[in-house]
Amino acid sequence: MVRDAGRLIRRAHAWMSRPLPPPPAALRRGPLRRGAFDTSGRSPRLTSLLGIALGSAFAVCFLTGLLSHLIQHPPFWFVWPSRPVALYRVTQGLHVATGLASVPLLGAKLWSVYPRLFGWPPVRNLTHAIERASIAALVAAALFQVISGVLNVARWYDPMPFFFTAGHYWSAWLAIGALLAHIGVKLPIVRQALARRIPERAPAGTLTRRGLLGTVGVAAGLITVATAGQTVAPLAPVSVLAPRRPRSEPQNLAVNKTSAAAGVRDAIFDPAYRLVLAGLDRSQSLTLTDLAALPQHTVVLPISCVEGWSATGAWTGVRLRDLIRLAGLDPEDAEAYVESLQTSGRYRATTVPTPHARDPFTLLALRLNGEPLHPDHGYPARLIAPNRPGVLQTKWVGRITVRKAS
Ligand code: HEM
Ligand SMILES: Nc1nc2c(c(=O)[nH]1)N[C@H]1C(S)=C(S)[C@@H](COP(=O)(O)O)O[C@H]1N2
Ligand SMILES: [Mo]
Repeated sequence: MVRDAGRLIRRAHAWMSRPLPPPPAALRRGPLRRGAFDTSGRSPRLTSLLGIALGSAFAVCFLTGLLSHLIQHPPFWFVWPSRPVALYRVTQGLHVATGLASVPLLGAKLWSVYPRLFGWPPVRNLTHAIERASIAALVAAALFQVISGVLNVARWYDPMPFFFTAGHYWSAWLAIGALLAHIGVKLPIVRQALARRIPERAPAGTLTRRGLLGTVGVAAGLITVATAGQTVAPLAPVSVLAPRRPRSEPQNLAVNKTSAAAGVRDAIFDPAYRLVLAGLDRSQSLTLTDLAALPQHTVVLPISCVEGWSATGAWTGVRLRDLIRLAGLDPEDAEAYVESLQTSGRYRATTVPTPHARDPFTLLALRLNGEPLHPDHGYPARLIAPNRPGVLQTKWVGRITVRKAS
């Protein structure tokens, strides 16, 4: 049995490695002709070094991105803690920083190998054809990740609100799978290329390998410094390319969606505003005066947007766990479904799981930096919880439904 299987695999492999008939030589023109590319400056060693840098950036990007996905769409086995309060700020900041640093790295990596796209013959045998197809998938997925990511942080998602996150997520699996296969295939070449030190002899006027690596490294570093200030506050003054300037908007905090864009201006200023607090078997309506009469607490917490910017505020309001008790449940064993006055939109509602629901830092905030919330920051009341993506910090809260943890 096993011998038969072994023989079958060997036969299949031999069959797949049979040379395919070469395509007509007449096709060998343009970029396909011999010597069409000047390959000086390119080498397996350069490609290996760029590959290691890009692969590391992609690995960090994949893991931090996957984490962000799990926090937003938790499967039953996944529990995300509420402390340390700024952990998500760090992981998502890393995601976007390594993603942006990948732009020059990917450009250089592709530059170092693209003449091979026009190798002759285009496919030698079936195994070669499969390898080329997997490289095509890797390149497409890598470009898609970087382009969709940049569009997302540039807030160009409005035309297709679902497409970007879902596409970015599934393409990430494709990219990482194709990357692992690629590393598996190329590892022997990488080891060989890195084992030997090849003396550099670049013709005058061309960039040396070290020069090229240096340039790419500086480009990646500059992009990082020029954007990281959107989450690392001390770097803000030099972050000239940061898509967001979190400190330049109302109450010193960036606005993700304005009250006008969310269509809530009438509802939030309506004197008949009530917070509906629903428990197991009763429901109560609280006016702003009722809310202000409950014990008030102040916490210093960041908004850490999934798009990579973060900024801290001092929030004052009612502890969510006090509201949970008011609704007749035990915060140690409850979760809260928080809904906005916004009637539609992806981020109009969120579930606060137990670790955050019972955390004393989780507030239904009424004030920011000592003033009533600005309408664009969620007036009259918004959720603020430690260690959560900004998309889950619901603004213009109109209803909280408390239930036993599922
Ligand atoms: C320039 C490069 C990149 C930028 C600017 C970027 C940016 C982003 C942003 C803003 C999000 C949050 C989307 C949301 O939750 O609304 C995100 C999520 C994600 N990113 Fe990236 N990204 C980049 C590259 C990558 C790469 C290379 C990978 C993996 C190989 C990756 C994997 C992911 C994953 C898995 C998610 C979670 C998606 C989800 O929540 O469903 N990203 N990225
Ligand atoms: N109701 C509602 N709440 C929302 C959003 C929204 O679109 N609707 N956007 C979220 C996102 S993506 C972020 S980053 C934060 C931003 O809060 P801020 O505008 O007060 O900084 O609000 C969150 N709360
Ligand atoms: Mo956000």
